[in-house]
Amino acid sequence: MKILVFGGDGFCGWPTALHLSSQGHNVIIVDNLSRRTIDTELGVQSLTPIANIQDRIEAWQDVSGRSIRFVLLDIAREADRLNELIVGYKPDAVVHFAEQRAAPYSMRGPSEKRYTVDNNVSGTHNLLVALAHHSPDTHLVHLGTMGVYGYSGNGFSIPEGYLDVEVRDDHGQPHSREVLFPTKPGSVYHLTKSLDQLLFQFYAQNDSLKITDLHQGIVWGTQTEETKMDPRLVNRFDYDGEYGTVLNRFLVEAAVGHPLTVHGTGGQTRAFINIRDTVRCIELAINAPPKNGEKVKILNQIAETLTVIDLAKLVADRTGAEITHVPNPRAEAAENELVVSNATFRSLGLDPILLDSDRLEGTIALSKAHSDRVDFAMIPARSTWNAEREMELSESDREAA
Ligand code: NAD
Ligand code: USQ
Repeated sequence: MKILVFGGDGFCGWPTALHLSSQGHNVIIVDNLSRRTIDTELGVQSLTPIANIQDRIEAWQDVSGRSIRFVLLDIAREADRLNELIVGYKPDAVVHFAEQRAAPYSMRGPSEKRYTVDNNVSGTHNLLVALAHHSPDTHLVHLGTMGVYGYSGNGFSIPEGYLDVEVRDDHGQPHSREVLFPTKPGSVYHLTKSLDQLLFQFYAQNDSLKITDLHQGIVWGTQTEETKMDPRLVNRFDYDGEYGTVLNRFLVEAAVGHPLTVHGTGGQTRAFINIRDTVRCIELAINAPPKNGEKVKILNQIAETLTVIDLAKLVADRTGAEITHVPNPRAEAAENELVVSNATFRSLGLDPILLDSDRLEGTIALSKAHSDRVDFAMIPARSTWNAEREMELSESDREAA
């Protein structure tokens, strides 16, 4: 297949591009390298020394004999060039990772909030317009997030995207409807994924586009079969307070002797998936497109759910790290139950990697190997969700001083 991977220089996009290429697909990576620019802006670097995109692609050619093309393009701002690319290449599938993906960064301040909405919503819309006008048979696979649901089914398992509801009319007669699961985003970033859902619903209905939206949980791990093949292929690994996600942060914290930073009680339950399963899921999704005219296919891309404190205990048991409870910079439920259906991926053949302490070994080893690159000042999560959280964090800083 001819596949465009938007955001193919990023944490999920790079290993996915390599995996799809290794499966014999013809892959073009499209990225504006904004993630690398944000690292520079924040004064932080990936834990792993990632090669520049040209060296990455050259390394892949060397080890696999396969070529990947790279196109430097901003999908939010260069709609005409995006159209030209779609017209010229006529992809069978496009995978859309190209968004600002960190919740804390999206809550950092007014300009980051505006940037996240402008970048993510415009990028997704530009892509949909390009497909609707120039390539309506292309299958769009988008990375959404569990966060659109708001992390609680209130007693029931979160279904895959849709909810069957019954509404009574003025005469008391029941009417059945299938609706998008009500969104309850917990950050400006998660809000953009909720807005994306509506864009997809409209373009599937109006232009019969074939769209799959993957509501993915928190990704952990770093390396995949392909990224391990050469040091120049190593994947990105974020550990800082803005972009680092919880389990990968805990593993780095353990490696450098920093206490594991549990926000609040750690009673937050979240869904997790290993990066190796991310790339596998994308492949499975590409191979099972909806038909033109069908509703958006929504799949929950997760392996399991755990509380943050259980994750911390898992890492502490394996490494001997201390656990510390820090004031939570986020406005989020202190505790929640979360049960999620991943029935479709299981039916497509996914047998997901589950977390146990042995599974952490590879990422712990990688964290230790690069521990000299860790900047301790970048570890604390500083972006607060609102004035109340800001006050709590400032008070706690004053007490600590
Ligand atoms: P990432 O930031 O590492 O990668 C995103 C890539 O997209 C970057 O290389 C960036 O330069 C590029 N990009 C951003 N805006 C662009 C634009 N306007 N034009 C072209 N390129 C642009 O993020 P990631 O962790 O790889 O996440 C990829 C996708 O998966 C995101 O949409 C994210 O919301 C979703 N996701 C990630 C996780 C996770 O834990 N990492 C979990 C669930 C969902
Ligand atoms: N947390 C801690 N300590 C830390 C970091 C985080 O306790 O040091 C807590 C947070 O308060 C939150 C939970 O861990 O309760 C998850 O935080 P996270 O940073 O790992 O994940 P999140 O901000 O939700 O975002 C990540 C990705 C995002 C993706 C999302 C999937 O950055 O792109 O969409 O996971 S999900 O969470 O399922 O919506």
